[in-house]
Amino acid sequence: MPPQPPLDCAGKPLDLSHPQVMGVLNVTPDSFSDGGDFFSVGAACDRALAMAEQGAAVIDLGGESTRPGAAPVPAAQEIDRVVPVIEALQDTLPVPISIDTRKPEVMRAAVAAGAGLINDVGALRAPGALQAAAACGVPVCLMHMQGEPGTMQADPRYDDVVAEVRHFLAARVAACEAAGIDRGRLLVDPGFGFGKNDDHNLALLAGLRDIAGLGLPLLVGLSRKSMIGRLLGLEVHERLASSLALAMMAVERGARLVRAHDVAETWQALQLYTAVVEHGVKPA
Ligand code: 7PJ
Repeated sequence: MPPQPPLDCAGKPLDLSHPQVMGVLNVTPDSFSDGGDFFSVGAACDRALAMAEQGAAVIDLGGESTRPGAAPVPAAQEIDRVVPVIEALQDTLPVPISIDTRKPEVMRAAVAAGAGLINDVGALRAPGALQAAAACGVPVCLMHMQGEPGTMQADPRYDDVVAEVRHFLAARVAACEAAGIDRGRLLVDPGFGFGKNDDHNLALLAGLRDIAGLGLPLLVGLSRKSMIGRLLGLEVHERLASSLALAMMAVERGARLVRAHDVAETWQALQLYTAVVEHGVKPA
């Protein structure tokens, strides 16, 4: 990817000239890997500040679980979960907050409260989402998902998963541009595990360079995902080493933002990657 200026996330910069960590903060009672641990405003804020301290360049705040089979949450309830956390962190958190939502009402409320990035696993396909994101004026991550969270893992099918995901993302970028969202504030994400079986996920990781070829900053979420559990027979809390390995393979193939639960460890891995890359470009 050509060098580019930092993204402006509602006044807080996000520098993606080298790979960075997006720390996961779920304020849901049913999130699969940290279910319930941080479901109070005070605890959520402490966790966000700790992740920033550990090197997270952005905190991804989610009030609706998108894990396979999760029940939908009404917009008002999602807003009640995320807005108090955003307001409480507004002045103290040194890095931007990303709002992980598919709902236009939640996007507007979260950005009004201070969120600096929209992370939409539905790539702004919900009615009104394109318009809401355009009005919010913050950067947006467009993620690929086949189907809906409730049923997406039932029998996902592709002829060529890499080509189809790339084509989908390019079409969503075009839809954003038509809605007045500048290309310069878009990120893309292949959506590991969202309507994909293990073969699809592996093909996507192997072919990630093709997705990076879209020329937009690439976000990946592989941390603790169930693919690791199936491939290696590991429980959620045993997936740190394997998550780091997948993160490194993704950055080697062009990923610039790594969504992760284990921020300190992921940051260490990415720091080493950057050190090696920068060493390589120094004059001998
Ligand atoms: C992702 C996400 C991802 C983006 C989740 C989990 C499931 N947002 N939200 N990419 N995954 N952009 O953490 O396993 O992969 S929720």
